[in-house]
Amino acid sequence: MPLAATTPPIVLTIAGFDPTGGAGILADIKSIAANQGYGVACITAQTVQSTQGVKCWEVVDPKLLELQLDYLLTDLQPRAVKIGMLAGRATVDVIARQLERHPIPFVVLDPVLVSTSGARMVDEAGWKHAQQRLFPLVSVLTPNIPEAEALTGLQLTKPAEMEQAAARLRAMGPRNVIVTGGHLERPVDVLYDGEQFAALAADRVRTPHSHGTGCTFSAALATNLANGKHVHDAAVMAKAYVAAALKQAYPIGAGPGPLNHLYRLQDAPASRNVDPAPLAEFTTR
Ligand code: PXL
Repeated sequence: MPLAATTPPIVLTIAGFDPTGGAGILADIKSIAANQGYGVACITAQTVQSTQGVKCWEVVDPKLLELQLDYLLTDLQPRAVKIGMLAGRATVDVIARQLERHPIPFVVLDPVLVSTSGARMVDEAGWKHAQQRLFPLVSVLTPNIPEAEALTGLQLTKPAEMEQAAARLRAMGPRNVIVTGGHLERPVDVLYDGEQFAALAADRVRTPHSHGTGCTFSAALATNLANGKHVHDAAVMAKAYVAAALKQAYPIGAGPGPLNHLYRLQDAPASRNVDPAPLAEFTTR
């Protein structure tokens, strides 16, 4: 069915479930909504975690994931997909097969390897398989510095080295690579599209509440691509969104809190808020 003119583009997230909402599917859905997409989600794994870290996780049965992806993608057509936690080899196979069966114009892969608290989010076999099976389907790969180091064996301390890593990663199949520099003192991201390198600079936001920054960035990027932005502009806008959400992040537990994904709702002028007067009709007496 054609979408109504007012329907935002559909953006699919295929990722793990983090019950704190800082990372994974919940963060993605908020990031997609905040950047004017309609988010739909298929879960790869259930994690047991609080703000204090990931305790353990279990993969969602890949057969169930395949049924869900096939059923959903037979019904509706996302403009973009963001892929996060991959769990293992069978899950990678399912995702690749479904993306071949139901092609989606923009595929963003955030190579989530290890959580900040140190838990592995994909096993070795799954990760090797992702490089062979998924990388060739990817429009934009978004590793952070530790992930790009793990994938290339390079040590990355400055933009020139990040460019080298981006070029090596692009040679593995993705059409574009963004090595995100949040771990640097000056958080420069490096984008490589196969022709040019671009350095996307920003000031460091100092906050302990940065859980899920990578998920949030990749979901915002996918949404901006779905909304017709070129990869460079999509990345700049996603970076600005993450910086603003970091500036307004808040503690919700004892550990690192989530970004404030929905700060734009709080920024909304009062005129956009619901007028409380007509609501009186619905209150019970
Ligand atoms: O930020 C990496 C990440 C991705 N996806 C899920 C996670 C985490 C980190 O904890 O839980 C589901």
